Amino acid sequence: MPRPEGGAGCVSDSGPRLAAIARRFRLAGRFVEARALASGHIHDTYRVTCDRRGVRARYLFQQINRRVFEDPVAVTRNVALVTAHIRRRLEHEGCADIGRRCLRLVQTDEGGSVVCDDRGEFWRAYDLIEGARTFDVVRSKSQAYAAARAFGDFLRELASLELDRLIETIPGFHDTPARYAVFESVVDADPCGRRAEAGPEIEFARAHRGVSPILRTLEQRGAIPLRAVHNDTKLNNILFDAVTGEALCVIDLDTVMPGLSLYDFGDLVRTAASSAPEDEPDPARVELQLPLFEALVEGYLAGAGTALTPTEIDHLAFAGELIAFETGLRFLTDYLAGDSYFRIHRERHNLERCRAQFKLVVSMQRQADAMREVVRKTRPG
Ligand code: GN1
Ligand code: MG
Repeated sequence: MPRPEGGAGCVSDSGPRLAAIARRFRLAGRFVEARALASGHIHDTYRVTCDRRGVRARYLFQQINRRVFEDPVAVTRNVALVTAHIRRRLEHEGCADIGRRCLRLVQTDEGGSVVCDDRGEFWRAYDLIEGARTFDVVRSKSQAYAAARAFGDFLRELASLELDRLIETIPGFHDTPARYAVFESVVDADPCGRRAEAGPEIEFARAHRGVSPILRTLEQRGAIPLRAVHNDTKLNNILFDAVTGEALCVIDLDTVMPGLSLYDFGDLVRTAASSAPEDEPDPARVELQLPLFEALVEGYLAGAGTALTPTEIDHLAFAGELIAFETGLRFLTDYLAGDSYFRIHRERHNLERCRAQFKLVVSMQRQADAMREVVRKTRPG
């Protein structure tokens, strides 16, 4: 995902490779350098600098992870559709700095948005949004509010996009019961002999599996609507202005697909109302922070406005628990499977991520009444 200004980066040894790929995009100048950025768990991301007679322009290049996204062209088609839609809405609203408010895919020489290199890997490029940064842990209530407002606005903006134009690039992305079934099959197979070490986490997942079908069942019964949603609303998928702290732009649009608003709100709670980063190694430090949760409810309702139905609002307090459980389960499954999905930076990283998520589940279950009370007093009407 685009993570401008995230970490220093290092000049990439794949410079010549990136230079060759860069030549196939319509960039403002000639290639100068590429720096690898350590961002996101999925794609390989580079910051590319170009120059034309002393004027520099910077871009984010991404090699799309083919193990995760089997159809990179469809993924990028969704991104192009969503960014064009948001751009039109911003133009209509008279927005003055659209370039910082919405991602822009760079066109390829052939007029598309993706190129395939000589290794069969797919690449795309975005204009880099300058003077912006991301946060892994929330700094303040006002920042939590701003993030939730931005994702609420995003939901409202996309309400006018026809849902059937979006391709479901990862079927069942938030199908928690299906993810639970995969988890059990990996426990059975235990391909890396890690089952014994993860015993307490496996027990936790089994004891809490009742959480899995709750939103899915409501969706199947038609009690909550399918919408165009982001599906990966981590706090660090918002760009904030590096000086003013204002929320500028929603990024990482790869998983924009039909889904539930509650998946988006839940992922936001998981990441922006937690006292610790997603991979905090000490679960004792991980707690749901009620004042931050309150800011998220206020911000999301302010952004999404009347788009949400009463039943969706009824489940805002539960959504975080579901997504923390699902995400913990996915980390645990990947740990047992040999860390083949989420990029890891240390041994047992996925197991630590899982523990932190499961601790959040416990913390939210303990505070469930208080969370429901926050929603009750904030909801409109
Ligand atoms: C992945 O790419 P990134 O880091 O934004 C994952 C999300 C998880 C998240 C956990 C396509 O997101 O679903 O919630 O890691 N993206 C995909 O941090 O699986
Ligand atoms: Mg992502």
